[in-house]
Amino acid sequence: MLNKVLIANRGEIAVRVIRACQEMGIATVAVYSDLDRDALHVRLADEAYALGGQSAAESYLNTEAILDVIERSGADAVHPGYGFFSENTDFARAITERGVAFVGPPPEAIEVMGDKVSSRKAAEAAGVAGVPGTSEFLTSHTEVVDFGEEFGWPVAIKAAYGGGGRGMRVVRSAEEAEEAFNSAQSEALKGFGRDECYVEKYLTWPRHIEMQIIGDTHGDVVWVAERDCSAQRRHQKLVEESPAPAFPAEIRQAMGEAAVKVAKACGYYNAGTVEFLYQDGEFFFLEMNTRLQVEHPVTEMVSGLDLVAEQLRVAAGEKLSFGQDDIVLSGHAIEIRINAEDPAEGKFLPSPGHIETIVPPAGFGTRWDGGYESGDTVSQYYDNLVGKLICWGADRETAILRTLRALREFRIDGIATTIPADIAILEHPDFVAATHSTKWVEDVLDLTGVTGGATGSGEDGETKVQRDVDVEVNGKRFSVKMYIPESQAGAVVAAGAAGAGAAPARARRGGGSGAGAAGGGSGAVSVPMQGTIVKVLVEVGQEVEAGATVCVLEAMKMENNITADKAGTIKEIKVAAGDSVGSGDVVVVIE
Ligand code: MV4
Repeated sequence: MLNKVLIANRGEIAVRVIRACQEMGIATVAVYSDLDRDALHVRLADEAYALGGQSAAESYLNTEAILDVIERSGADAVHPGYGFFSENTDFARAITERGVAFVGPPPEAIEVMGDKVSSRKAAEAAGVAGVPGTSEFLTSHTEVVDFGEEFGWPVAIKAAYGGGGRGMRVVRSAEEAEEAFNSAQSEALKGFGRDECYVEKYLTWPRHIEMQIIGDTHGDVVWVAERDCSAQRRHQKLVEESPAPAFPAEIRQAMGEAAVKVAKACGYYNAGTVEFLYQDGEFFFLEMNTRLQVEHPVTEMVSGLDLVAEQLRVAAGEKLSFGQDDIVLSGHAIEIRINAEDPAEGKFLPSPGHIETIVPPAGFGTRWDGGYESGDTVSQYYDNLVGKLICWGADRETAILRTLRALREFRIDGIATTIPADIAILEHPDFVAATHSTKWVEDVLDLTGVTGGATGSGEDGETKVQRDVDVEVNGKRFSVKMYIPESQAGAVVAAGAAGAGAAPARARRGGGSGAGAAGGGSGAVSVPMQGTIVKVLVEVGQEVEAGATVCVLEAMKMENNITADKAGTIKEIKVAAGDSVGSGDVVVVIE
C-alpha cells in the first residue's frame, strides 16, 4: 500500500482524498497557493507545502513546484483530483518517470482520450458507436450538405479539438451549411488553436448519461453505475443523480458493457467515466473522462464503494477486490453542486467572498463534501465550487424530498449560492417526471424571481445582507426576510416587525441564501408529486409573499410545504385537507 500521498489539488476534492488516505493510514501532503495558506485541505493534511503564487497557473499548475514538493516530502504517490493536471499527459509522465505513482490512468490512455476525434475512433474500434457522423475532418460545407441530405437535418458541426460544446454549430438545412461551417472553423481556431471540424446527426432532446468504470493494473475493468447529468447550464453541471431515472435495466447493462469495452481498448486502469448521449432508447459514445469526477459521490452512495480508496489501492498495484457480479446497486442518490454564484434572474453571477457562516445540513442519507468552513474565503482565482450536497433515498422521490429538505436546512451567510436555483430544479414537475434534457435548464426552467443573494447593495449604496428572522406577532409566529445594512448585521435581533412582508407562520424557514423561492411564477401553485393534502394554510382573499407555504402535502411519509410561486392575493383554493392530489395538480391560484 502507498505510504504518503501528495494531493495536487485544493478545495473539496483535496479534502475528500485526504479523508480517504487518513482512513487507510496513508500520510497526506497538501500543497497550497498564497491564498490557500489557511484553507481547509491544508488544515487537515499531515504536512503542507507552499507552492507560491496566487493564480492556478502560478501554483497548482506549476509542475516544477509540485515536483519539488515530491522530493522534499518523500511522497510515493500523487493524486491529481479533477481539473488542474488530472488529465495532463505530460504531468502524469513527469510523476511516473520519477518512480512515483500517479493515482490515475496510464498517460497513454489520457492521450488517446484527449481529443474528440481520436477518442471517437478508439470507441468505434472497440465496437462502441458515436452519434452517426463523419470520422474524417470536413474540407468544405458541401460535405455537411451531403451528410444532412443522407442522415436528415438537423446536424451538428463540432470542433475536433474542442470541448464543452464550444464551437458546436447546429445546422437545420442545406442553406445554413456554408455560414455554419465557416463560423465553426473560425471559432475552433480561436478557441482551441485548431480549426479541424467534423459533422454528426444532431440529437434534439438528449439526456447526458455517463458510466463509471474502474480497472486495475492486472487487466480487470468493471462498470459500477451510471449517472444522469442532464441538469446543466452552459455545460456546467448543476444536479447529478444515480441511477438515471426512466432508464431500462437492459440499457444500463449494454451501456456498462460498452464503457468497459472502451476502457479496455485503451489499456485503461484506475477510475474513469465514459460519457454518452441518450435519446429515444439509443445511446451514443460522446467522450471519456480519464479522471475521478466531481460527481463521483452519487455512485458511491448507490454502490457502497469508496472510489477514492479503490483508486489508491489500484495505484498501489493491488487487484480489484471485487468483480462485476459483486456490484449491487441500492436506492437513489442526488448531488447538488453548491457554487458561489448568484442565480438571481437566471444570471448565475460569480459571488466569491468571505463565508461568514456555513452550517451544512445533516441527518439520515445526507452527505456534505465541502472545501470550506465558517470564516473561510471563496477566491475569485479558482473554481467557485463551495462543496457538494449528496442525498440518498430508497427511491428517487425520497431522494428528491430529502435533498429539498437538506437544501432548505442549509445555512450559508456571506456569499450568494446556487441553492435557490437547485430548489427550483428539484421542485419542477419536469425534473420530478424526468422529462428534462441537457437543454431544459436553459430552454424551459424559469428562474425569474429566484433570489440567491445573501448580500446586495441597498439603495443607499451600503451593502445589505439578508437575514432570515423568526418573529412572533400577537402570539403568531412568522418567518421573515430582512435586508439590513451590513454594518448592523451583527446587531439584528428578532424584530417584532409585523405587517408587510410577514409570511404565514408555516412559511418555509430561510437558510441564509439557501431558501429563496421562485417568485416569478404563474400563480397556479401545483404539487410536484402525488400525495395527500394535510393542511391548507391560507384563505381566499389573503395576501401572501412568494415562498410562503400555502398548504402541506404528505408524500413518501414526509410533510412537504407547497409554497406560493409569487406574491399576491389568494384567488382560489382547489383542495381541502384529506384530498388526494396527483403530480402537477394545481392546488391554489394566486392573482
Ligand atoms: C451533441 C448534442 C446533440 N447532438 N452532439 C455538448 C458538449 C459536448 N461534450 C457535446 N455536446 C453535445 N453534443 C450531438 N450530435 C448535444 C450536446 C450538448 C450536451 C451534451 C452533454 C451534456 C450537456 C450538453 C449541453 C448542450 C449540448
